[in-house]
Amino acid sequence: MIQKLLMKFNFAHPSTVWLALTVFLSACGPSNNSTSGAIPIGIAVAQTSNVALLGQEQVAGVKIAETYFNAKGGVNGTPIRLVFQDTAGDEAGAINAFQNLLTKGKVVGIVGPTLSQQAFGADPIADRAKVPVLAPSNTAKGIPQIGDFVARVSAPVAVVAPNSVRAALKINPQIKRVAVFYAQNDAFSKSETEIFQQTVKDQKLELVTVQKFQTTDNDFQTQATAGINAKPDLMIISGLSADGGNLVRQLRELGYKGLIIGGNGLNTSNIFSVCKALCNGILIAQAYSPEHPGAINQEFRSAYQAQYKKEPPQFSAQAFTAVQVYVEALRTIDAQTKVAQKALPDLRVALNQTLLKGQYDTPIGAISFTPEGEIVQKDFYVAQIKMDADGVNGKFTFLK
Ligand code: 1QQ
Repeated sequence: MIQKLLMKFNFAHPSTVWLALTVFLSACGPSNNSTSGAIPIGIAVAQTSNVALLGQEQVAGVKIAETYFNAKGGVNGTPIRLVFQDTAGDEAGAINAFQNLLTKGKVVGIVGPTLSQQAFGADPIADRAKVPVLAPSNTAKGIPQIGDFVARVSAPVAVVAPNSVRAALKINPQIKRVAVFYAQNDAFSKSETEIFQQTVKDQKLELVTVQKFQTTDNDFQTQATAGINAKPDLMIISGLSADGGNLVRQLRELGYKGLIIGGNGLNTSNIFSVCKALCNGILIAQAYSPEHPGAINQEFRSAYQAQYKKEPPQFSAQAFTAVQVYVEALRTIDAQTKVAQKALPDLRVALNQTLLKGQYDTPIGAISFTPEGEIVQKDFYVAQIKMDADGVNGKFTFLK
């Protein structure tokens, strides 16, 4: 058969023959089974670029999960091992990271990428390869619908974002006029602004202007001036952290005094160094509270506090949760057939099927999935940023 194969491809040079033989043999051999040691889980998030302001918190969350679950015996005695691939901030980086994890990393599943914009590019690759993807922070409309192998632990903008508008109205019931800003080159920002704009209408508020920018912009004078001239009493920003933070700073420097809502892209203390004291007062809806009752959140919170000397942020909690879902689904599979005895392609398919059926008690609360891979989650919150007068340190205070 090998001879036939070689003849068919008309391989002439001996080294080509050797290469073909090795490829052929390794495709049939026991190396199909990747899990003789620790079980590799791929982590594809932004460790560099602007988006690392968000991705860093995800790295923190998954590392805490690795230590936590391995200390509890991993998958029925077999440890997990995280395999990191930096996606940086764009689609090309995410695609490259996914490809490396699928082929070289031989991972059972992937946690990533950081942005919805990246997910729409990279997730179809994992889906075609039948490798599960758990989105730790992709909140745009349409993520679970990318394919059968894509699910998310990050509740969608439609569920999370309206909470911040309701909170703003509670703080200031006089709000009537709303200005909206969004990054037009980012899938999440476009999806989130649609929800914000719909919420403004549903609340019978007046949308006085819609201003667009790019996530790569630094200078927002044009949009900030147009926004202020429309005389809003609430401004809502859908962008990422560096651009969003800069826009807040410039709005305040130009004299805007009303409430500001930031979307999920501003949901990190890493914006403090961008807008400093002027970050004060930003309202941001949350899919996690450090105060969520429940043993696993208390353990996660203590581990995070011990290492970082502050409360864990949403992106860390969601990233921890994604690893937890893999670990618990792997335990279920392993209880029936040892994971180490399964061929990698079969394990990946079983993992996807099993994780979608499970119920999980996580730091973000009790969660499960719809058959399509959408998260089912109960508890949502709104936080407000409180900056110290020095403009260096601040915190997210949760509203009642
Ligand atoms: C998305 C997001 C980002 C702001 C999370 C980092 O929600 O891209 O969907």
